[in-house]
Amino acid sequence: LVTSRTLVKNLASLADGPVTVSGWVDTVRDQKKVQFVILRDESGAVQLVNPAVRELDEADNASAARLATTEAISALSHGSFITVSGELKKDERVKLGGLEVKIGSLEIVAEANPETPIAADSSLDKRMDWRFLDLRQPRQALIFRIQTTFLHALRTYWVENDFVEIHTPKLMASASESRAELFEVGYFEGKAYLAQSPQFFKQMAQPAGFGKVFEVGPAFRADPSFTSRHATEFTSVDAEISWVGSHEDVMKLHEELMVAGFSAVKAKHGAEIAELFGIELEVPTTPFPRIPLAEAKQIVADRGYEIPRADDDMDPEGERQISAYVKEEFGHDFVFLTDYASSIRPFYHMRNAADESITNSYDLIYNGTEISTGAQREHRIDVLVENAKSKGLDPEELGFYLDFFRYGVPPHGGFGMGLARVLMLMLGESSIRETTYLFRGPTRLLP
Ligand code: AMO
Repeated sequence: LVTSRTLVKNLASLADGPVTVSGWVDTVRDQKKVQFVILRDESGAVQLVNPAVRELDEADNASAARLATTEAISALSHGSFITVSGELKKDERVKLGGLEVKIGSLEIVAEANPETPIAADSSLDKRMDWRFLDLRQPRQALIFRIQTTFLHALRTYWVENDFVEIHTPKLMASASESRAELFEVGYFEGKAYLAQSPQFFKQMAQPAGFGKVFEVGPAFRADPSFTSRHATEFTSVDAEISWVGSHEDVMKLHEELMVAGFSAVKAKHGAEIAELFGIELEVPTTPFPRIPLAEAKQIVADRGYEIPRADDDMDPEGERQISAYVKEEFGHDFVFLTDYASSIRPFYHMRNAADESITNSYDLIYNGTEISTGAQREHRIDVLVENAKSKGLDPEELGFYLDFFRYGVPPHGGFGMGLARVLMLMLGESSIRETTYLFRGPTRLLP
C-alpha cells in the first residue's frame, strides 16, 4: 500500500481515478454530513473529503466500514501520519489546488499526541526544542530544499571546473584559527581540538598538487556569544585554488559560484520564495563592487556612524552601513571589502607586497552581514614563519603545517563561507537558527 503512494504534488498531473496518498494530518473539519482533512506530505497539501456515515444501516453492507472510517476521522489528531486510498477528482471549486481525494479507506500509520507542543506564534527557542515539528511548516522545509539546490549548483560548478572534493579531519592537534575559540576534547591519554576550519588541510592540497579543491563540512568555534549569526558548530563551504595572482582571482571564483548558486535557486524556487518569504530573489551581477576596508570605514564614518575604535575590523553596524551605501550607489546586494589590515588577519594571509600593513584579503558582505572570508595565502616559508612569530604563535606547534611549504607550493588562495548565513540573508531571516537544520550554541546541545 505505502510503496505505491502518490506524492501530493503529483496529483495534479494524474487523471481522475483511484489514488493512494500518505502524509500527516494538518487539519480536520468534522461536519455532520461531510468531513474534510487537509493532508500534507513533503511536497504539498491536499484536501481529502469523506461523506460522513453516522449510523449503521442494516440494509447497506458497506455502512459498517463507512461508519468506522467516519469515526476514525473524527478522532484523528493533528500530526498523525495516515495513508488514504480513494478517488481523485479535479474540482475547480476546491481552493487548495483544484482537486480533492474522496476517502475510500484510511489507515492510521502513526498516531500523534493530540496536544501539539508548539504553535505558529511559539518563540524561536521553543520551536527549536521541537525542531522536527517546526520543520513540518512549508516555509521551514523550503529552506532546506533551497540549501540543497544551492549546494548542488556549487558542486556542479566545482566538478565542471576540475575541482577535487576533500574531506578534512575534524579532530586536530592544534588550532587553525584563534586559540580563544577552540574546543578541546579528550583524546585517549591526551587531548585533541575540534577543527575551526579546514584551512590548513585545504592548503595542504596545494603542495599535494591537487590544484583546486573544495569542501562542505562542519566547523566548530567555542564562541560564547548569542548573536543571530554565530553558532558553535556550523557548515563551512570552502574552496582553495593554486596559481592565484592575488586575492582578485579568489574573488572572481567566489562571484562565479554565487551566480551559479543564486541562478539555480531562483530558477527552481523563485516563485515559492516570493510566496512564502515575500522576496523577489535577485541573481547578483558581476563583478561585485570591491571597496578597500579603509575606504569603507571612511564611507561609513561619512554616513555618520563611527565604528568603535577598539574594533579595527568592521563591526556589525558598519557592515549594515556599507551594504546600505553599496545598495544605494551600485544597486548591489553584495560587496567585497578588501585589503584588511595585517594586524587583524591571521598569519597565513599574504601581506601586500607594496604595503606590509595590509593583506591580500577580503570579506564578502551580503545584505549587511559578512558571509565569507577569503585571501591569497603566504606560500614563502621564511615569510610565513616570521608572520606566525609576529602573531605570537609558536612555529614548533605549527610544524606539520609549516612543512607543507618546505617542499614546493604554488601561490594559492581560497575562501570559507558560512552556509547558514548565506541562507539567512537570502531569505531575509533574522537568525541562522532558522537556516540551520539543528542549531548548536553555548546553551543548546538538544535535540
Ligand atoms: P572566518 O573565521 O572568517 O574565516 O570564517 C569564514 C566564514 O564562516 C562563517 N562563520 C560562522 N558561521 C556561524 N557561526 C560562527 N561562529 C562562525 N564563524 C565563522 C562566516 C565567516 O565569514 N579559514 C578562514 C576562511 C579562509 O580564509 O578560507 C575562516 O575560517 O560566514
